[in-house]
Amino acid sequence: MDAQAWEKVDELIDKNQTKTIKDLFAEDKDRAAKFSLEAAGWFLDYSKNRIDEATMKALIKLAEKANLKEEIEKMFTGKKINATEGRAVLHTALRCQDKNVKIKVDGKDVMPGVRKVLDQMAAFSDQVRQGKWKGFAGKRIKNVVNIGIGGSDLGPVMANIALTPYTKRNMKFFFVSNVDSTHMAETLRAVKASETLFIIASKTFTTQETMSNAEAAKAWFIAEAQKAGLKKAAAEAAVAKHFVAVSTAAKEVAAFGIDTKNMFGFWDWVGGRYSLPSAIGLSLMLAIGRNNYKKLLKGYYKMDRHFRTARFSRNMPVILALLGILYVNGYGAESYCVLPYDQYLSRFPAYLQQMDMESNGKCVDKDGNPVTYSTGPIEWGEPGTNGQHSFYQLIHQGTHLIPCDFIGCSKTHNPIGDLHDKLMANLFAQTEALAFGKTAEECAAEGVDKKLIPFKTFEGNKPTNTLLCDQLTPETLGALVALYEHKVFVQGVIWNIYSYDQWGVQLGKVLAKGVLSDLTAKKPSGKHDASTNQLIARYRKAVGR
Ligand code: G6Q
Repeated sequence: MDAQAWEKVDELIDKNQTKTIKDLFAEDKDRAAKFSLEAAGWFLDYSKNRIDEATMKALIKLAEKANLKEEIEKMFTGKKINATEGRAVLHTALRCQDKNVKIKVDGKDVMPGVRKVLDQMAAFSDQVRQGKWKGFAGKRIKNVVNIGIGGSDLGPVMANIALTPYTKRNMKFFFVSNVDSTHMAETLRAVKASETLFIIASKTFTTQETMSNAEAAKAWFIAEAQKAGLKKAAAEAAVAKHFVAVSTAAKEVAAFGIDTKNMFGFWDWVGGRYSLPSAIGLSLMLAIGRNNYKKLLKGYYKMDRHFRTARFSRNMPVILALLGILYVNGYGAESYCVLPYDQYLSRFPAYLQQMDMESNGKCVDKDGNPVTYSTGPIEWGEPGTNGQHSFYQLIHQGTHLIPCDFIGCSKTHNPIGDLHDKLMANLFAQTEALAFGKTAEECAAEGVDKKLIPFKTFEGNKPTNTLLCDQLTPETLGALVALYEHKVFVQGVIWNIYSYDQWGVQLGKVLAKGVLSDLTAKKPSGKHDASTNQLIARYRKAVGR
């Protein structure tokens, strides 16, 4: 992070220390309009932040000093900005709607391949949705089970829930990720083999959890097909009708027994947590159909265009990123909360957790030196209004500063009486309460018992952003995801860290292999630390080994 540019931001924080958000509103009657903007179907009101024009200018300088404009171009044009893995970062190519554009990686235009896979997905999903794709018993597919984890799970799950109103209601969608047999067992209990399609979603096709679950599903399927009267060989051959793969690894897919005709490819320049608009979205396309999927991609593209072309002072992802940096580095905020006031966005915070924390949870800069400032914050959240009856207490009156993003949709897909007005009233009221609080004087004027005044006072001055769209649609969902993707990108650029690798998840995976062999071996090696050896011994005893 550019030290000089940051110093200027810091100076302004010091200078404005005595001013609250309430003071800032009192000073400037145009504040709400000034600190609001629209892009790709979303309206952002960021006026309830600890900012004035000078602070925003200083923050923008920080972005300029980080050569943000050039970095954005590098990403969109396929430069290998994921340097520790030697890869381009081109999730934006997956949703590019410009038919004339060429995006080259190692001298080869990636766009024809992107379009080809999209066509393959669309043809397949048409067949399944129209009941033309038949299982071994000649029955149409009613259940789709996506087996994948991390980036091959969180996006499809989130979007499947978010776009429920657009899904084919006579089909059921399941997502198995955990290598916990309960996850698989409970899913298999709910489906019939003859009507079920399994999507094995794994970029590498080597992930322990996914491959173990895929093998378990295959074994169950073959056994079920035999119970239904098929001979063993026929049951095994039927796998081809009930299993498809989303992967970059053709050899491994074929070895599993899946016909590579039914493999939907993607590329090493698509990061797992950015892969929803790739073939990883196959389960989503099966649910919402090719046209709605296309609208989702359009929404992404609208936000991509906005991000690439709007000046920083009117650029939604840039503004969200800069505000995040203000609180992390200027106010020591360790987390931020995402609060969607839309039940369909119930898994959006979990999805963002991976996108943000796996990308920017880094302590080493691009030169390999330890950073001297904080980087990616902890992201968390729950749908409103549920959170109001639990952790909002801490946000309003606790000792931690927790900036919040409130997300709402003006129109509901499910109008029932005045429920939606109430939902939205709660959203707006929360941002009002957090920003403006309630003084001791106000409590006294209301006749609050003197002794209770300290407990009933709200400090206020808690920063929030409010994001509003007309309605949650494939298009607005795509734009929302792209908004946060680019926010994370901008922050990574300013913090000078690599946002597209994830070495931090490797160590545990490797150690798990050694532990597994000690759990199952005739005699454990005893080569771990005393605590781990003890845990292994206790487990072995409990399971009779
Ligand atoms: C995401 C990560 C990670 C990945 C999973 C699944 O950015 O790389 O969450 O998506 O580990 O990997 P596979 O798709 O290769 O099974």
